[in-house]
Amino acid sequence: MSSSTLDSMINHSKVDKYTHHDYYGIDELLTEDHLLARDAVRDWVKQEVSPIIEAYSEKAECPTHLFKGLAEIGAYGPSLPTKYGGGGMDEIAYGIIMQELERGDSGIRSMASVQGSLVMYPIYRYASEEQKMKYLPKLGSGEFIGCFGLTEPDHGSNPSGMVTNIKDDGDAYILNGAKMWITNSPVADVAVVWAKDEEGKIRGMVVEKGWKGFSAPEIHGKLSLRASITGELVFEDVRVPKENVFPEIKGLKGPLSCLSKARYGISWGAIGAALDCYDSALRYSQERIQFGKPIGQFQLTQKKLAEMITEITKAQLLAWRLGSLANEGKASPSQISMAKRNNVAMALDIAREARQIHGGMGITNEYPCMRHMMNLETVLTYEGTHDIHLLITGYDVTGLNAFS
Ligand code: TGC
Ligand code: FAD
Repeated sequence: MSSSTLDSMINHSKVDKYTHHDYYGIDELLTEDHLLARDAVRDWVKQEVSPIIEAYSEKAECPTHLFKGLAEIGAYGPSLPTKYGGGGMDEIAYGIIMQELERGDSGIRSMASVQGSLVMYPIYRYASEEQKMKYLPKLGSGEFIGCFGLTEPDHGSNPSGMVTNIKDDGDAYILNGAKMWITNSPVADVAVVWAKDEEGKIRGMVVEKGWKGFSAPEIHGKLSLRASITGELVFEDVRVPKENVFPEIKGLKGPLSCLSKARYGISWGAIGAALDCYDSALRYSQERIQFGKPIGQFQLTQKKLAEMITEITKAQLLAWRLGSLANEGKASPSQISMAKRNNVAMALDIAREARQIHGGMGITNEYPCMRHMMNLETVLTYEGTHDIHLLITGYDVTGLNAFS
């Protein structure tokens, strides 16, 4: 997109919004580094995302020019070591960066979640040293864009049923199959792909754009996450050099360990979307006059706002405690599931309530609530659906597995 077209899409009146809402003084639990990271990302979102996001969302176009900027603010792998392209910070810093990105838009947070947690993290954790040095610095700097292929057309919630497969062919494996609903795939330079080997074990590998037999067509018609680009991955006898296949990790725990990392980030990210809706609704309730008084003076509006800030505060405390556990290496997958499920559902409820407070104006793109609401329908579904996370908690507390 040319810079003049981009300039015409900028809504300058949106540059100065956002009030800081910290009802329980959670800032006091954060370090100077956390606050610096948060404020830097918040400012970047105000300048680069908020003024353009409604226009990109309306056109269902991904603002791909932001991939570089996200790298510059350290949004890719904030808690990965700097040697491997990450930010060298802790898990709370990672979470709070996701929160500020999703205050702008869930699709922008997705761009960063996929790159950092679903592409850089598996390469960092499972690839050979040579492969790490080949891919990670380029991914960390935004020179390469990555995507993560787990879901298939017939295997979403149950990835262990996947049919994408690799067969040994001397110095390479031959990859066949298809992946569906893959964030960033049409613009990705590399894809982390999960496929079954000849023993039926799930293996991970890095596949590069341009390899013969590999294509990534875009999926159109999304009414949610419209500023994020989504596609398929199609593999027809793709030759994957053996060094590109992760040597040790076998089984579903490979991709699920990456999902734990990304789901953790979403549990913080969703708070950002909720805060943006709450912020907008609070302002509107103080400015909009009906029956001779601000609508915020009506008890029913106050009930909505009071419940919103209560739920946001509970979600912030859950995320902060989960972050502390993650910093100690003690956050379990089921604790992460609880936070992802609770915080995304909380944000979706708040987006709906905030939309109501804006009355008819709430359905327009003058206000962010409807866009967040539509986005959050995806967030509720990807990285494990709302009900799958409930069943993970159910298994954890009963010891009885609903999936087997
Ligand atoms: P199950 O037998 O429970 O587990 C298989 C093995 O994995 C281990 N494990 C985990 N390891 C690390 N982290 C986790 N979170 C783990 N959860 C389980 C487990 O201990 C076991 O290990 P081992 O050594 O015994 O082999 O597997 P199952 O087949 O019964 O499935 C369980 C279930 C349903 C919970 C799982 O399949 C699941 O989570 N399904 C949801 C699928 C999902 O979340 N897909 C997401 C696709 S990626 C995406 O949506 C990206 S969106 C990106 C964006 O734009 O932001
Ligand atoms: P299904 O698994 O078919 O589920 C349909 C319904 O059945 C859901 O309500 C589900 O909760 C319910 N259900 C399924 N099993 C059970 C059960 N055992 N008990 C009770 N209810 C059940 N995937 C990737 O790999 N990489 C990506 O980058 C990626 N990005 C995405 C981006 C977008 C915009 C979207 C929409 C999805 C993305 N996904 C990605 C895929 C996403 O993870 C899946 O959509 C999700 O895991 C659900 O799978 P499904 O859509 O096949 O639904």
